[in-house]
Amino acid sequence: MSSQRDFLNEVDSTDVEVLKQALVNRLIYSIGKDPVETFPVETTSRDWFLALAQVLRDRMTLRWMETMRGYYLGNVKRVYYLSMEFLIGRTLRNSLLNMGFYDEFNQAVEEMGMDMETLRLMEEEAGLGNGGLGRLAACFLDSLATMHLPGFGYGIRYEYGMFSQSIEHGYQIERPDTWLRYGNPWEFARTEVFHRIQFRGHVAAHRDEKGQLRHQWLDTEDVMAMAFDTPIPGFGGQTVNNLRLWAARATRDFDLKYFNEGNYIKAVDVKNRSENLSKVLYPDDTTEMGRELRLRQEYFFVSASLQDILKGFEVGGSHSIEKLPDEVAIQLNDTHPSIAIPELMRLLLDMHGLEWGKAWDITCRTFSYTNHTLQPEALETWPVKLMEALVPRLLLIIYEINQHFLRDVSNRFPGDMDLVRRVSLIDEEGGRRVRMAYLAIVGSHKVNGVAKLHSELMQTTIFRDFAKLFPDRFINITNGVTPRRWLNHSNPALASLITRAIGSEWKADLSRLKQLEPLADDPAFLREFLAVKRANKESLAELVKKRHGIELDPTAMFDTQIKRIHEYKRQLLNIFHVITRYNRLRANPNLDCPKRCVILGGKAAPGYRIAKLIIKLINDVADTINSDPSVSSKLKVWFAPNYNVSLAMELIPSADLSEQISMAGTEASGTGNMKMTLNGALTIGTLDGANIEIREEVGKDNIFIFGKTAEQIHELFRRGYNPWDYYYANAELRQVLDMVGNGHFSKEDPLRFRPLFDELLHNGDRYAVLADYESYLVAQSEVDGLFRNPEAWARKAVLNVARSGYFSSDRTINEYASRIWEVAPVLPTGDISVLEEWAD
Ligand code: 26V
Repeated sequence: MSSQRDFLNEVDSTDVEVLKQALVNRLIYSIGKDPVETFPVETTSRDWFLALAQVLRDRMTLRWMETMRGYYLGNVKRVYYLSMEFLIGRTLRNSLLNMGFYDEFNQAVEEMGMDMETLRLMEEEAGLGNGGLGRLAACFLDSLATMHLPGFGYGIRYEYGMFSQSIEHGYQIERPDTWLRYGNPWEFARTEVFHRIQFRGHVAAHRDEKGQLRHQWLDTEDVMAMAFDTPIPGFGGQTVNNLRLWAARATRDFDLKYFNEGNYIKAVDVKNRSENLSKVLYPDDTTEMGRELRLRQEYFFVSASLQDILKGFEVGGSHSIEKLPDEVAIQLNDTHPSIAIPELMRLLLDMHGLEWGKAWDITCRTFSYTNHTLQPEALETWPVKLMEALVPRLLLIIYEINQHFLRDVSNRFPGDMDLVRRVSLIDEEGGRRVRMAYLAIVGSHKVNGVAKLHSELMQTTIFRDFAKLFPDRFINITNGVTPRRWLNHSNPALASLITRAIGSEWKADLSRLKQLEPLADDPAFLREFLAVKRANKESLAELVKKRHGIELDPTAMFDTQIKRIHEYKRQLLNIFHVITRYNRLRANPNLDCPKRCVILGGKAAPGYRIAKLIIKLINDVADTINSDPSVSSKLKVWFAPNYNVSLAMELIPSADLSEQISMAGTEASGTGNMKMTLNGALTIGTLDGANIEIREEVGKDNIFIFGKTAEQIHELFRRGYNPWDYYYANAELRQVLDMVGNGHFSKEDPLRFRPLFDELLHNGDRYAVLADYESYLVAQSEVDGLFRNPEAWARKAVLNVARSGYFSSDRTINEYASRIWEVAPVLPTGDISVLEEWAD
């Protein structure tokens, strides 16, 4: 049966002629379109994109199966990354580059008279995340596969991802993100992989034959979870891992119940409602809202994933459930999946019949938890009442975990009732609530923060008591970003300059960038580096002109702040600097300062009033400045609409200055800061999150640090911070605040920005914008000074690139693998003998 082997070779071939034939075949037989121009059924670029994606997916599929087979046969320890968000972005070019197929595919497309760039842009992006936490999960998937680690992502297949943002009259307007409209060519729908998820109902207890107390969760309203699998290729294309996302499907029970009653409409309605569960990503990463649908989403994907993991464990491996922690590690991406802890307990107790102590030991050794924020308002707590109604069996287990835990605490600290109250998993004040972060800590063997300062603050502030109770549990693992997407893919010009200088090994070993250091003193290299930056700015300018009709001057400094809009990230401080510059230029039109183009972008949570008003302020300030001829040759402001992964990939390579200006102690890590450093931008930033480590790596002379330290901020508020002191002490700041507060930028509605003025001056300026203003302006003039000398600027920028190797997510993932998961690489053997046997 050699024809089967030929078939395999054909589907795996990247011979250009074979690719062309495959493209045509896919267009005809999978998409159902005619490659010859016909009327009235037009063949569009999207059709060709879909065909292309399928041809590529075909060529990842065997490697993917080989990878899975290798893990299974090797019976290796594996890690499951549970995350409510995977902010992947577009896949086509990334996978082509990782697989090493780009040139062949590009040639095939061109020889067929098409343009790869046009096809590439037809792909909708997978925006299944809010921001940093979701994008980190996507970088981790890339690194796990590149490091040949047996790692699996588990999440939700939202039908609507992060909303699409448009700006109308300066205001943010949200529209649903219909990314699946034209289908998703990357996923495999596993119509046979289903798990049943229980909700509501009640719990019955009885004694089993041995007199053990047993629980049954009865009369539940169930939803089915159906799997969709997406192959995740690592760099080099050897290891291809799997991301499994769950979609909600109605059970057949509904059919029985209502169809038999003859109520067809009701039956379909109930069916639809149960499938709503996985419809939409929650777009608010600011405040925990305690919404029932959110808890249902969390439990739905957690229960499906754990059932799936246990099934995989029983099929492979040792079969003894006690061995679970030796073969499986599960990482909780923030508290969102932390209901996994009582859920695993439920499966072990109720389904496997284990006794409590055994089950608890297995659970703690299996889980670990990453915290991503110190903001108290973002910490999840669920009303006991809600849990009681929705997941009654889990609430009982949480109570029991709490009982055991608090008993241990009182044994260790007899009489410290206040400690017991503080660390209880149940917050008894003002309506009883379950504290999910505490549950995650108690049920994990490792808890990590995402940058040095963050991990330190975690242990001295929000989790202080727990750090004392479990000193060995808390560790730091600083975040990273994947150099494949964030340099090789998004910045081809810089990537190729680097490769010409030091070879291509940096792509899978970013520490190699160190070899660029000597070139920072090579004038010819600096000229080339500047030419690359200039070319990137020109292509951004062209794109912005085409899409928005806005002119950006590529000779200006591109001063870029892109991230979610949040008070703590202080986009206001940025805009206050812009207004100050505007005032200085108006007062002195001949002022000698380098031209700046200030670019901001980011989404505000739909319910976050102040953040939305900040967007409006940025746009109103931009209108005023951009239409004032006396300043417009020196200063330009642009708010980039709909900031997402694709736009980030366009903005980051062109940035000269990276704005990382959160109040010290508030940004857990930041990852945009790393991406911009890697792409040769200089950072202006506070000593917050990973900025601190960026400074350590690049050197203090190659970064612009300003503002109060976390400790000084703490002191400031402890002593009683009065923003009015700063208002009166600085005339320029006063002028800015008065202009904003009195309608200079909103003549038709002078009170529009009063809420911002009030937040700062009457509400205590929670994020110390006023206190850091002066120091920010000093740093900004240092930036101007350096920018006047392109060679000196380029030298520092090159040093930033050369010293950014630490911020690869490969390094991060290797730390998780060795310090938490204890998983090791599984090197692909390239052995396809199994398949050959089958073919023969
Ligand atoms: C919180 C919530 C609250 C409930 C509703 C939905 C929702 C969605 C997301 C979040 C988490 C926000 C936390 C977050 O994204 N943290 C960011 O994590 C990055 C990766 O570690 C880090 O670089 C950023 O500094 C940090 O803000």
